[in-house]
Amino acid sequence: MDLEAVSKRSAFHAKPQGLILQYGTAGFRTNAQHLDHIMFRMGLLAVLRSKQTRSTIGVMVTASHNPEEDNGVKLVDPLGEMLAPSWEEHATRLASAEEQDLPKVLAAIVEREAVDPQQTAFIVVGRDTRPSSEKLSQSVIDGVTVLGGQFHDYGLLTTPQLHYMVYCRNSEGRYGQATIEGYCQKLSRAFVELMKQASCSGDGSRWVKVDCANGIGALKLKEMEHYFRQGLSVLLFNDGTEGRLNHLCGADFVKSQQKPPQGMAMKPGDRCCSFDGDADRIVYYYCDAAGRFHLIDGDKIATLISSFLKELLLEIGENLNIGVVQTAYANGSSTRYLEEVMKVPVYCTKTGVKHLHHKAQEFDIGVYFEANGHGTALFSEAVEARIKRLAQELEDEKGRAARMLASFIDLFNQAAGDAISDMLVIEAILALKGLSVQQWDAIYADLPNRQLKVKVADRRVISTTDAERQAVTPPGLQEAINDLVKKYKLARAFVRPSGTEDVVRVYAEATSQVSWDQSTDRVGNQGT
Ligand code: NG1
Ligand code: ZN
Repeated sequence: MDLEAVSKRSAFHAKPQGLILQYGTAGFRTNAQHLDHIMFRMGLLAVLRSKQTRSTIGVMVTASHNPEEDNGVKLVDPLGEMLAPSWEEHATRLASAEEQDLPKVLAAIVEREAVDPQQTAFIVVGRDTRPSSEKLSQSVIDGVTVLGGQFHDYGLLTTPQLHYMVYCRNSEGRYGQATIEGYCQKLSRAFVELMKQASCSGDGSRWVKVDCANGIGALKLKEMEHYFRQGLSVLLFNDGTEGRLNHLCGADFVKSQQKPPQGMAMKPGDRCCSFDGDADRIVYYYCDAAGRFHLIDGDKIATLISSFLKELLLEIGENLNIGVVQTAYANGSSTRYLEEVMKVPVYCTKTGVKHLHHKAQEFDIGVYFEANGHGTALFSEAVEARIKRLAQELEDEKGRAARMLASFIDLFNQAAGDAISDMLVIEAILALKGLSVQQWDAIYADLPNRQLKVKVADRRVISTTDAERQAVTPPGLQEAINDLVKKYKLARAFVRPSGTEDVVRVYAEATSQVSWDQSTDRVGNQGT
């Protein structure tokens, strides 16, 4: 490894003196102007990680649902997962090193992680549609090549597509072909197969309205729709031809504002969904005849999926261990419904998909979703092999259920939560069960809930435990929350420092909006 060459090249991507950024829940994220050095250095780090794991590593340039002027970067580990925690620390250290210290910090990582400098490295790069993304991804590639790494630049991709590519490349084709064509074909084939089984919807008349947040999701749906048109037509809104990325639209806007995106023509009963800016999140919604907006978030998506998978298992006669993973932000009604009605065990992890993903891997079938619509289902290798065998061996209804489950296994993106894949899963389940969007929504009633952001001098004074549901410090905060919450029926509230913004988040839910308004404001005041 030629560290002198790295130093020389780094001068073209010089770090602004004193700028310290941290590799957070979603990698690095800030205004795009401050990111050139970060990109170069993440190219370097990806090479080291690739050498150490002897696998292909992914680098995705995106800031997801953040405003268009922001950008960000995250590394994708060999099985399509988020970067391992110890390497997140290396990322922060490398990003914070002043120019003259860069070789030293690199050498320290090499030593600490026992990286073999002779090992080859292969990096795949993807980017979203932000104006800054192309140049920033070139800086990543600059970092990769100066350390002698090889690369493939996929150009424009959704975040979950890049995770898929990494997974495919490291599973020697067992998971699928590492091309856009391979992705489109794998998902569409499974989807069309499922739609043939749906009595009322296999005739090509099914459609859904999609708000693409003026982002990459629009491009990728246009590229893919002819593969699955037989089963579903997608009517695209906010496709990036006019509006700004994530501006008054997209999954994050719809979920946090609990109202429809701008630019979407909605008639009562229309089934609509929104992707976020890099198409790894999805939420559904509709308006009723009285014009009232109804949001169907990640919790209801998880409920629909896990209930359906459980039904299929019952039909096949397989007793597999299925679990649902949520975070503290999951609506209490969803947890109660899953545990008490569906009898599915529910687990709560810290916020951030890597925590949910890891927990979900513990089950034969693990379904995980954040309330904001980021999630997927994971199937253990043994389960996948068994179901695919049963799909060939069994006959009649059992065989039909096994073949459906086998198709669902292919339809889920098991590398990461994926708005396109999730949309096709949901559309297939609704069609197979003959459920309208209103019937899906009526599975249970969400408890009224709200989130606040509170600016504090130093958000790190708040530390939490019990999957972020209890505050440990500052002293007295949790007791104060407990006192407030016990005054309201089925009320729940918690505070935690955000991992992606310099704020403290306050969440509260209760049986009525009035009690919510009182309790959230009061809990929020505890935080100031
Ligand atoms: P923070 O800022 O740590 O709350 C937010 C989301 C997470 C996750 C990450 C990554 C909420 C409450 N939090 O994390 O769910 O999506 O961003 O993008 O939605
Ligand atoms: Zn996203």
